[in-house]
Amino acid sequence: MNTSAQRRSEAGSVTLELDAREAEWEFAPGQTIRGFTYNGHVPGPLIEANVGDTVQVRLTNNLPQATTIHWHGIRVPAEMDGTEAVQPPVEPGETFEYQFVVPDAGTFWYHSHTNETEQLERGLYGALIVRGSGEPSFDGERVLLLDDLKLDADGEVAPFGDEHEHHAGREGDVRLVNGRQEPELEIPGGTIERWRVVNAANTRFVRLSIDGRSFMIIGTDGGLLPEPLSATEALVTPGERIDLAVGPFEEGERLAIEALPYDRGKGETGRERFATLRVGPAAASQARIPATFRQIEPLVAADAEPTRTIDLKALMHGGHHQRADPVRVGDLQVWDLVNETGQDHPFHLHGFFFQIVQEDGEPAPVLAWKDTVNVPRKSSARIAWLPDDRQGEWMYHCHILEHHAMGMMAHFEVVPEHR
Ligand SMILES: [Cu+2]
Repeated sequence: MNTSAQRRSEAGSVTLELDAREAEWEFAPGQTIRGFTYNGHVPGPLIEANVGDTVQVRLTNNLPQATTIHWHGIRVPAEMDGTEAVQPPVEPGETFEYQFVVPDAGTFWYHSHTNETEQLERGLYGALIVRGSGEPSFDGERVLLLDDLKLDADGEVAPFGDEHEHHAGREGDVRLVNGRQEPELEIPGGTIERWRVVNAANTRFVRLSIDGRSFMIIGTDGGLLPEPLSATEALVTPGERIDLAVGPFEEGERLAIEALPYDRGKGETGRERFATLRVGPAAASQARIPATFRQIEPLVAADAEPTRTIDLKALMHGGHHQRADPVRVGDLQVWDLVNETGQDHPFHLHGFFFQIVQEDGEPAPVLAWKDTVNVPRKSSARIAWLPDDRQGEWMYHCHILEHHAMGMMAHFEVVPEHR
């Protein structure tokens, strides 16, 4: 990934120019499409910062259509959130300056928040990672932005917005890691790497497997878990991130990085390969993964009464102008997300992290900070979050981008606390 665009000053600021423009996107050797890119590449430049840094990004729009940037998972001020509620779209030829402090360590991403179904499909996304002090150390680290592309019979980007897509979402047969179709990756034998995985697809769910091998889940949307969790698979739905400790493997192995079958309400998918991992010559490992990472205090008990219920079925059919009740700074929110539809919906809350309290009536097994949670069909999730003092216009929506575009979203305001 291209990191050369970023400048870092000693004073804790990261500055970057993002030029949104059309460019040829070579997603496979000799195969190109007309992409929408940041600085000519898909994905856009990797932005790296430390906790407490100020990130300054000047967006110049050289696309043929308006655009904005949403900083997914970063606790930005409301006016930096990139939605239509807080800024006018940046028209072709115009610029906009985003500036915010990054308060939390973790794996985040940035993407267009205007005409998202087309702009993300065509490549307007990138990763933003924030490092904290005292994080576990690994032999290597990589970011894997997972995506897919839907092409037509001529190998061009398939037209957008047919009836089927509105309802079921847009999925394509070309599976991408960091903008390349089913690439071959290499890891030195005997080493353990940190993989920061982002699902940047419009709709595709990824039940991630590394050839059935076990790995450790070390973090989620909002940074490290309390402790590592051993697993052989992890569901990563659109918008979600997961940090893994991967390896060690034996020199000479070849492993499939793939999605296992999953039914999100549209029939079970097959096994789908995203990449191949080749294990190279062995190297000495210096990785140190402690038994515990940090303390996360539960916001509420599992049986806490909900303060609000969000009916995802009504939300799905409510259209673009839905407004939810305001929330007050400092007023603990306990929301029941009820999904009576026949499809799973990844629910994304802008600007704030929540904890999953219950999944379909059962206490959530892991305490973690999240900004996106999949609510399986005919099921529910209870989440809790605390509005800190960032007043203004926020929103939540389904992160299946076609559902969001159809109006599966609501705006709400964070208002001052009672005095
Ligand atoms: Cu949805």
